[in-house]
Amino acid sequence: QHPPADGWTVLDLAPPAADLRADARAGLRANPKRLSSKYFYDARGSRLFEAITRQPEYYLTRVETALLEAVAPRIAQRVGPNVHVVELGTGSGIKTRQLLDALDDPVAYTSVEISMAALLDSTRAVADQFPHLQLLPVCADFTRPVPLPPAQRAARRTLVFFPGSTLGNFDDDDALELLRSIRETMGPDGLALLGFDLVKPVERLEAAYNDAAGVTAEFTLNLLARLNREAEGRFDLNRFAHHAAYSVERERIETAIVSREAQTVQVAGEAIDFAAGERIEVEISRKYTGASIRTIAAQAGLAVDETWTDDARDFALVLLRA
Ligand code: AVJ
Repeated sequence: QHPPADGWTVLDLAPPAADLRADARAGLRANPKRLSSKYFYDARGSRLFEAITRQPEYYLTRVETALLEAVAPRIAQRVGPNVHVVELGTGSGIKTRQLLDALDDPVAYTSVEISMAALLDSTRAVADQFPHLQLLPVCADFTRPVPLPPAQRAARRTLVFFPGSTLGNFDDDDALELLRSIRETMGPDGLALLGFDLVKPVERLEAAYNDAAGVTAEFTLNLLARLNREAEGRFDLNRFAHHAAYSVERERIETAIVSREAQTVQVAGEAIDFAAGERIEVEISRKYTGASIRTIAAQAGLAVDETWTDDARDFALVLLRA
């Protein structure tokens, strides 16, 4: 056993509030209007996302968590001892603790998370369960290069952990760029464990993004509530609606905020006009096949080392190597 790790402190590289204002101004002036899904995850948005994962229609988290529980020993065997785990978009950290628990004596855990509240909560939970593990929490937007704090104990290799099918929230170009930066982070002998939601019948996909309790709608519209809080927005949330539909052709859920009527809204010092029915594109959630996973991995210079899926083939955990 190693002595207890020293206390941890957060490396705060959170994007300045000015970024949200500038992105909102540019995105709402564009045609079509758009806002990045990364802005969903303030403290309230992260809590709403956790509530989504408990909705009966949102199978992704339940399936991935059960799959990870089942295959964690095999992952641990393939990965080997004394790795430095680097996670992107940690959220609640439940899957993190499942993985760390299965690994053979990991040396350090770097958690990159954009919501400071979520980062503090998940890091406390990891610290409680793994008192000897060196913790390197970083509050940052993982779509930009993140300088990684070095581990005190030498690691045999780096394992990047990117679950949740979060890669699917990026369009093809951005996903490729992100995978290339993951490859950099992995280093020559590194590995990456990614979660991918798989293509399935449209009814189930659309239900997952339109839960009956309306939690996903609240999550989506929180983006406007956040602009009201942080970017001098004057949005009336009753005058906008959540809309999520699956494009069979593009193999992705496309989520928009739709203006219920013609209106002009002040935000970040601008007056933004909306036509009745006009959309703000806010999120895509790409769905994958074995072939599309192999293709995007190959484009990023990565190879599929091993793939695990649940019996219903709803979701895949994929180990990638350089
Ligand atoms: C962040 C990828 C886990 O796209 O499924 C859930 C976010 N958005 N419901 C997804 C989300 C609406 C989610 N992930």
